[in-house]
Amino acid sequence: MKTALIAACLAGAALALPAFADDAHKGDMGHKIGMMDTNKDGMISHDEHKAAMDKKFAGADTNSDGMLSATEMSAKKLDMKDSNNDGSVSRDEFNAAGEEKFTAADTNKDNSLSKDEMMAMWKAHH
Ligand SMILES: [Ca+2]
Ligand SMILES: [Ca+2]
Ligand SMILES: [Ca+2]
Repeated sequence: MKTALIAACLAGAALALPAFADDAHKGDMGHKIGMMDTNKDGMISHDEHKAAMDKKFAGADTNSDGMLSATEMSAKKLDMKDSNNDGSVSRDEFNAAGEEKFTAADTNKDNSLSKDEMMAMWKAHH
């Protein structure tokens, strides 16, 4: 029986399987947009985006110290910019990166993200 061994290796191996993760991501995109779009108007507003980022941070910060360590980020496959290079990402750094992404993705500058804008952003980052 090698099953236990394989299962034990999976956590580490997951990072080595980008193609697999990519496919899972793509099918997930519509669902993700739906989750963020809390008022179901088909657009992600600035506030909805912020709320989603907040949730994402809280979900990734497993020891709830208000910082994302490299370990916590890799567990959630987050690729966040550690702007002061102290090895962890604070909520401020996280939010700033989120703001930057939102602004960059909002190509028509109406302060909300349409599905097309979200897809374009996703494609640009993957
Ligand atoms: Ca909305
Ligand atoms: Ca933490
Ligand atoms: Ca927009």
